[in-house]
Amino acid sequence: MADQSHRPEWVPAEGGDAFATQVTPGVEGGHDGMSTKSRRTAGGASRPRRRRLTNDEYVHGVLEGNRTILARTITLVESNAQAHVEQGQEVLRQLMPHTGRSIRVGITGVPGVGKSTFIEALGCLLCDRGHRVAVLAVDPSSSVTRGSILGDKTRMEQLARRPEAFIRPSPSAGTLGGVARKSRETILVCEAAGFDVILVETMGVGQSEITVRSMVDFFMLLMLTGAGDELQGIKKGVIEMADALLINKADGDNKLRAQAAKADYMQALHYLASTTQGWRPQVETCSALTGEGIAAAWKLVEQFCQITTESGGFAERRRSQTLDWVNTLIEEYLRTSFFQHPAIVEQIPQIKAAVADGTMPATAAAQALVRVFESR
Ligand SMILES: Nc1nc2c(ncn2[C@@H]2O[C@H](COP(=O)(O)OP(=O)(O)OP(=O)(O)O)[C@@H](O)[C@H]2O)c(=O)[nH]1
Ligand SMILES: [Mg+2]
Repeated sequence: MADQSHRPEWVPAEGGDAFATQVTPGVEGGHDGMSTKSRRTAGGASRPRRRRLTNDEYVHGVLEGNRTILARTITLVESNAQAHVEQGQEVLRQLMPHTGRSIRVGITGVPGVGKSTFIEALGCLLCDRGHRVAVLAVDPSSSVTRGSILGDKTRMEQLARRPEAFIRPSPSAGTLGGVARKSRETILVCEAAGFDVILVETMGVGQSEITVRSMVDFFMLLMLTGAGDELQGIKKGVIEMADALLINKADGDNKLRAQAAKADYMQALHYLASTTQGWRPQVETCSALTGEGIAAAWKLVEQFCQITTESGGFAERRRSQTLDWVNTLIEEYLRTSFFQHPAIVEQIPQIKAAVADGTMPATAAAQALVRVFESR
């Protein structure tokens, strides 16, 4: 039977097992900077509205590393409400001079490969070495039912308790473009707050790796042994984007197989062009569970930074990523304003119908609509 203390108010006290409804007790948190105290007051009184902070309060709070304000600033820049977007952009503009001084690492791999466990192990190791680590997730599919939030809370338990670490679950589900904008800006806010390592987790099953690749310096692909790439659901394109392949779960019985897989992948990578100039993708084995190989994996990141910083590739990639991002934002803005334009909304059905029944060529249809858009 449901624990009475968590009986929702709509379930009668004597309802017994007839009411299957129950509320799972909340997780005492604090790792994301949110208050650990419940604000709910007896009798269901509405929670007090929080005073909106001024731009200065946001900016100084972030620069001082105030975790509550950091979390609130991220919430502000994640908001789609027009007033928030304006304030968020102004705050971000003031934070810009303090951003960029971090290494941004993307971590991908199929569900269950061990990304969260790996981040927990790597994150703790980096904190021990004096780094400050921010962990973000890009998971547009859903942040409610799948991995991210659950993973953060249950599998990054130790990292979540470290004062040097900050874990931010994926923004609530939305379009990949929307989630990506939020994640990029969250990276900047975290950098301004002094985090010098940004780990971005994403699921290796779709378009999101390409998006994450476009916002990180180093891209890691976690893999498993014992199954072909196709079985792992990894597309060749994802392997080609990686700066390092890490064969995880190289422990116990699996260790030898992992080493054999490493040799195979090294061979295979030989025939692939590398994505980063001056850097050949590397293959290592590791165990996120035992911690073996995690330091070696980080060593690859450090070597990469050193080589590409010396060659100028590091700064060059960041520059081109930012410029690409501007283009992406413009495209998104234009697409949205086009399809939401009242005249387009009104005319598109008949023009599309004409194309569908073969009375109007597609190019003429597109041109006609663009003319409508431009003339209003
Ligand atoms: N033996 C072994 N098990 C591991 C290792 N790393 C992770 N696991 C286990 O694999 C399972 C999945 O790990 P997660 O870290 O949640 O995997 P994930 O890739 O984050 O999964 P999603 O967030 O659902 O995509 C857990 O039960 C882990 O304990 C490892 O190195 N060795
Ligand atoms: Mg996970």
